[in-house]
Amino acid sequence: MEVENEASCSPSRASGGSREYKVVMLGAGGVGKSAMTMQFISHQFPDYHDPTIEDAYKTQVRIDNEPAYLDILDTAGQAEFTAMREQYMRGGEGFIICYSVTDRQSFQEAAKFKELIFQVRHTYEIPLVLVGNKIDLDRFRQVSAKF
Ligand SMILES: Nc1nc2c(ncn2[C@@H]2O[C@H](COP(=O)(O)OP(=O)(O)OP(=O)(O)O)[C@@H](O)[C@H]2O)c(=O)[nH]1
Ligand SMILES: [Mg+2]
Repeated sequence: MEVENEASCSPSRASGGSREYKVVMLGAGGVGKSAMTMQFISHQFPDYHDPTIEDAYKTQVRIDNEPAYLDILDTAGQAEFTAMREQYMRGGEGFIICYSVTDRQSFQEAAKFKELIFQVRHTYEIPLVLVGNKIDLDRFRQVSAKF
């Protein structure tokens, strides 16, 4: 995957002395949000596409050398499951917007996600990372690395 913009999450609240960061995975259907989340959480790569409705994960990490909890909300990209989108956008402290470099439309949709976050939060001052996934499929690339 290629990470095209980086920002850090702001801490929200303490939980048992540790800070908790709420991160929301957004992006079109099939771009690899769940695969990326599973890689991070369990170091496993699911090679099948099981469309997500909503999956939540909590994991302990160290951020800035402090113990913390990371709450990751893996959301639905498929249009029929997107009723909860505004609610995710209201609750998230940081967002990872994914697209696939093999799917130009998913790249265009990534921009729409950013606008939706703005509409819900009324500010662009939100930690957000844009991730271009599936770079191993370079021969099918539809989104130039120059973007
Ligand atoms: N080649 C390749 N395939 C990938 C990569 N990431 C994910 N995939 C595959 O793409 C398909 C869809 O991945 P998912 O993680 O289920 O996609 P998603 O964004 O969670 O999809 P929804 O839950 O429907 O929104 C699966 O078959 C994955 O194995 C990658 O980096 N490279
Ligand atoms: Mg998924």
